[in-house]
Amino acid sequence: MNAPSELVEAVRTARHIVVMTGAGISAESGVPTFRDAQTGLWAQYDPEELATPGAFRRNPSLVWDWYSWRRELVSQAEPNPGHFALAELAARVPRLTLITQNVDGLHQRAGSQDVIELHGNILRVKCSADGRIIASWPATNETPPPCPECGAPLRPDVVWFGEALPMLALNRAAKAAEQGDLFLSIGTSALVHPAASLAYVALQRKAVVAEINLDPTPLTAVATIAWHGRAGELLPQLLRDAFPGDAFPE
Ligand code: BV8
Repeated sequence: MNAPSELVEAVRTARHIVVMTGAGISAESGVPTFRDAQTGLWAQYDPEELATPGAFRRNPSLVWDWYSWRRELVSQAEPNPGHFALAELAARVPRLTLITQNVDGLHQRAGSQDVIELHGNILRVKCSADGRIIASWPATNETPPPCPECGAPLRPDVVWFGEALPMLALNRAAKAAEQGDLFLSIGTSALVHPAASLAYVALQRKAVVAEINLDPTPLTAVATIAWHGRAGELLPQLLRDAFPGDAFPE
């Protein structure tokens, strides 16, 4: 199925494409989205309950184990054609800003440069007392391990619900949303703020806003273009339609 012609035209003529991705673009890499039912041991927990400072305060070991399980999952995962298509797109347009809500680092592994990570990265660990990134710590059975510098519990370097987003990343993302003439919202339920508000910033500026997502979301009704399906299929199709004759690595 070809890409909507209006979207192909917008990609071809855009000066600055802003891309916002969510968990849906990593679903085909085997990384469960936030709204997927969690599997196994974690099925009984609601991610929005676990991804909070309160949960970590109340049960640091449970939260640390959940992130260790997810970190292992992410480390086994590979970028999928959707991630690669975005890296290819960046090489074919004047300017592309890639913003992600994902914490899995798969865009970087697919070759995307300068990825703006609004919610941090699960592969990074920091001291829960002063936020310093800790690259390694002495082996221990303690979960969470104590910070080797001050003894406070270590935690994943991700943004929990109720926590502020990293200021630099958010400012860069907001600036891009104010400048881009094409905004692609990909694989996100468009429910988590303030990340979800960026598409509306683009809409207010009369940029073309296209949603590429498996299911409808609150953005669908107001987006310029809504193209529903799997990002791993739609994004390579978009590139083939926008840049016919280019050979893309499969
Ligand atoms: C904050 C890291 C304030 C952790 C995450 C109104 C305005 C502002 C804030 C709020 C508000 N109301 C409530 C809030 C607070 C809250 C919020 O937005 N809550 C929501 C639930 C209403 N926001 C916050 O708490 C934020 N902080 O506001 O701080 C503040 C300010 C100053 C000082 C102190 C405090 C922090 C939010 C960040 C939370 N952390 N992740 C971790 O990963 O463990 S969010 C987490 O959930 C993900 O990172 C992701 O962002 C989000 C889930 O969203 P999606 O990525 O969209 O994933 P989801 O599963 O929802 O959807 C997947 C989509 O993909 C689906 O639509 C599906 O159809 C589609 N799909 C599936 N398969 C495919 C596909 N699409 C294409 N192809 C496929 N194959």
